[in-house]
Amino acid sequence: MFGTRSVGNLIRVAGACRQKHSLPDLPYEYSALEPVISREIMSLHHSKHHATYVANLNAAEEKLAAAQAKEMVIPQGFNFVGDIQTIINLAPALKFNGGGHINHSIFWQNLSASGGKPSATLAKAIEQDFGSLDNMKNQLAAASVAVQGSGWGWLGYNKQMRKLQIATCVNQDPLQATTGLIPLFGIDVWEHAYYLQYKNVRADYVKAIFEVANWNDISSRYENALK
Ligand code: MN3
Repeated sequence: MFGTRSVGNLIRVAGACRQKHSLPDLPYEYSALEPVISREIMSLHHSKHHATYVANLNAAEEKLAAAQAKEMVIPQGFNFVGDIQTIINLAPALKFNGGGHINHSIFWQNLSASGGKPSATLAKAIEQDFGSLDNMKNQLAAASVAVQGSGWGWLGYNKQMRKLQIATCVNQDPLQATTGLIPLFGIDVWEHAYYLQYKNVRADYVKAIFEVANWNDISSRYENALK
């Protein structure tokens, strides 16, 4: 029914219809987290930094779709579907920008001016796995402060071990894809997240961010992870 040419056309049509990623709206005003995180930081962080990850992810995915649609025959008798060299070369851009988009989409939801406290279920798990909420906060803060260069500190859920765990990721490596942990609460420790306000003192920023932790969001992520 379909010759090579019409299959190629179908792939091209599918590529043209591909949905693009878009920058999610912040669930609050840029100034909502003041004085912990200034309006200026939130505005730049969301409208410039996160927007750039989204734009670059879309650009990388477009190149990926084009490379996949290419018919390519490599000499010496090996046939590959698509331009596999280009596809492999796109992996770092997909990881970095895709990770940036995932991480920041979680991060905005993780924060709130009135985030309540951990649900009874999450509070019990924190007590079991860390001894107390303060111990968990101290361990997460210490791990986040210790990230060398740019990265993230995370409270995550290990579904196999049925335990909460602290982990860190470098650059924009996304927690679940790189460690298997389900992300519950992330702390962005890239300098763009705090430098305008906290200068070189990352520890003060990390300590303060717990004041705007959205425990309603973190608790519902935990309860979903248990399902
Ligand atoms: Mn960031």
